[in-house]
Order: sequence, then structure tokens, then C-alpha cells
Amino acid sequence: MTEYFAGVKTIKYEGPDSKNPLAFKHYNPKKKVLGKTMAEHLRFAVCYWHSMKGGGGDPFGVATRIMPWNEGSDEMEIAENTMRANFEFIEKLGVDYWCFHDRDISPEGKTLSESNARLDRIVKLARKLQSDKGIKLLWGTANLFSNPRYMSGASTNPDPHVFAYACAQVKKAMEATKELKGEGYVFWGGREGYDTLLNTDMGRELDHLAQFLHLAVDYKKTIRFGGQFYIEPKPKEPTTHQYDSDAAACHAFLQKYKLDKHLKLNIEANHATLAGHTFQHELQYAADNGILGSIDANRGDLLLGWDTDQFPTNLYDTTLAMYVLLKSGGFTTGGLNFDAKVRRQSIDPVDLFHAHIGGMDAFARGLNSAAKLVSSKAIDKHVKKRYAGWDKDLGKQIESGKMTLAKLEQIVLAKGEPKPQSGRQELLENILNDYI
Ligand code: XLS
Ligand code: NI
Ligand code: NI
Repeated sequence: MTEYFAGVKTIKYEGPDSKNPLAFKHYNPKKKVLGKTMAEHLRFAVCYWHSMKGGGGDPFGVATRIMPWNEGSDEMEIAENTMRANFEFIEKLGVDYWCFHDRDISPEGKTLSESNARLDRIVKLARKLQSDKGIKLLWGTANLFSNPRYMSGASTNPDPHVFAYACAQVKKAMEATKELKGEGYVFWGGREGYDTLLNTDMGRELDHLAQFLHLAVDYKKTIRFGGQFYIEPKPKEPTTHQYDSDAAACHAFLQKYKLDKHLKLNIEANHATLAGHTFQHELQYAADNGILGSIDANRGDLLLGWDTDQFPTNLYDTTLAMYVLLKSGGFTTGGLNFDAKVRRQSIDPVDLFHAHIGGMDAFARGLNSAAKLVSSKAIDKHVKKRYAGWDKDLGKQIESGKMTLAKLEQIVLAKGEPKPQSGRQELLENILNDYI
């Protein structure tokens, strides 16, 4: 059996003093933090599309990465070798989960039946490798954006024939996910959006998107697929206006079309910043509305306006993300999927290890800091104090719905001006720094 990452042994936890670049300094899967192990909290997943595919091509140049599993002339043989490389990588990295799109793992054939037969062949191999190596599937999804047929959208395409194609593809991808015992299934909008309203019936397209998701919910019941459905917000790219633009827009859409019981959100850090929000904001919005499901862990470059999908290294981001997650009760079906790619100049297979080790250590540090922050209540007590007025007299009466505008006017006439209170932002930022 070919070893694709020869020279790299299983990555181990060696502690913060280790100088070994191929070791974890902070991620210790068995270490207990607030009652659960780090592995149970973080539920890392390797993403197939960026790690095993995507050779680093950009609009200005071809692929650069050295990917020995991608060599040969037979497409299906390459697909099988890529799957083997995927599991060798995940096993050596010591991660429990992976994620895929149908067309990442198996190339599209000339007809839908050929594509489906090819997918069956690869899923069979993946299933065997999963059980041999004890690795699980976090979620699966369908690529409804690369093939030219989807240039004007999949379920929001002006042509119902394309809508039907997208449904057929999702049906099969969901079956494949079930076959691999996937814990979830993701709907990222792909090309569901528009570039100009001059040629677009937005209202009708949104109705179709909802209809498509309802059909998926129905089919999920038909085949008794028990995984969680997620929708992944993103505001732009590839289309100018993506319909699932941010957590709040997705939430409104899900509620309008009575889909909110069926889908949670898969929040991606880079998509949050593209939407003009922080990662923490999107997570908090989802948590507050009971729809925080899973996370695509990456980071954007704030100097650039596109989805650079870099590996997460910013400790503020990982700490605040884990802070929101811990306070919301942690993952159930979801996890931290590295929807991230190495830079175009990071061409060696070993770079994939450096990237993931860095991301995992960054989240482990985030988890440690966030756990201390939660336990100490260092931030919480300031927030609680700031809202203390709502826990007594006036605040309580307003919250319980017993007030009217007229009664409130009377209170103000009697009490006069409210006394301004400091927001203490700088103090709180200093406290946060103490924990990082
Ligand atoms: C693209 C998305 C995509 C989804 C899965 O920007 O992040 O990779 O996660 O289709
Ligand atoms: Ni993503
Ligand atoms: Ni993305």
C-alpha cells in the first residue's frame, strides 16, 4: 500500500515546551476541560475538498501543490487513491471526523447514472476505510455549483430542469452520507443568489430554495436519515448577492418557510467577516436563537475582500468562538471542520500537517482560555451588573409585559433623568487579554 505522507508519523501531544513542529503543543485529545475531553469539545474534521483536492490554482496560475495521490491516467483510480491518502492523513493527524462534497470524492460521469455508480464505488471504499481506521463522517454535501449547468443557480435556477437535477444530486448525496453514517448534512448556497436583479425574480427564487429544502426534509424522513441538516451562511462569492447572506438572514428565511425546526446553521469564520460581522457575532446570533449547529473553522484576510479560507491561527477568534460555544452548551452533532486550504506556496504534503496542527493548537488554546473565562465569570459578572436593572422593580415589570407607554411616562416624570453608566470596554478587553 502506497504511503502518501511518508516520513510523517502519528502526531502526538508533546506539550508547550516541545520544539517538534510535527507535534501538538496544546491539543491534548484526552485532557479534560470542564468535564469533557478536548477531543469531545472540539470534534475536529478534515475537509476533503481543500485538503485532498484543490491544488492551489488561482485565476492567475495553475495548481502548484505536490499531491502524489493525484497522479495517474484513470480518474477512478485517482479517486480511490485520494480516498486512501485522505484516511492516511486523518489517521496520522489523530482527528475523528471528515467532511466531503459528492463531486470531491468521485468525479462526475457523462450521465447522472454513471455519476451515481461512480459515487457508490467510492463510498464503498470510504466506508471500509472509515471502519478500518475508526474515523467518522461529520457531514456530507452536494456540489451544486461547479458544473456549468448550475451557472444560474441550482434550486434557484430559472430552469426547472436544473432544479430537478439539483434535487437528484442531493437525493444521492444524502444517501451517500447516510451510508457513511454521517452525523449531519450541509446546504451551502453555492450559486443560490444573483448578480443583477434585471434578470432575476428574487421572490420566486427564494420560494424555490425553500421548496427544495422541504423536499430534502421529506426525503430525509423517507430514508430515515438521522443526521442534522445545516444551512451555511455566506454573503457573496460566487454571486454578488448570496441569498443565505448571514445568520440573521438565514434565520428569517427558515422561519418564513417553516424550516426552522429542520435546519441549524453551519457558521464559517471567513463568511462572517465577508458579511461585515465578526465570527463571534454570527455564533452568538445562532446560539441565542437555538440554531448553532456546526462550524467551518478558518479565517479570512481582512485586507482582502474574498473567501481566502486560511487556517485559523488567531487566538482572540478561537477564544471568543469557544467562549460562545461553551456558554451555549457545546456541540451535539456538529464540530470544527477545517474548511481551509494551505497557501499556494505551501506545496509539500507536510504543509498540510503544519496547517492542521496550527489550527488544532489554536482552538485548543481557545478552549483552555474560554473555559477559564467561563469558570471565573470574569466577563459574565460585568455583563450581569450592566443589566442588573432588569432583574428588579422597573426592569422586571417591563419584561413581564405589565407596562404601558403611559405608565412608563409617569415613572419618568417622577424619577427624572437616568444616570449614565460606563460600558467599561477597555477594562473588559484587558480582562480578556489576561486569559489569552
Ligand atoms: C464555500 C463554502 C463551502 C461549504 C461546503 O465558500 O464554505 O466550502 O462549506 O459546500
Ligand atoms: Ni464552508
Ligand atoms: Ni467558504
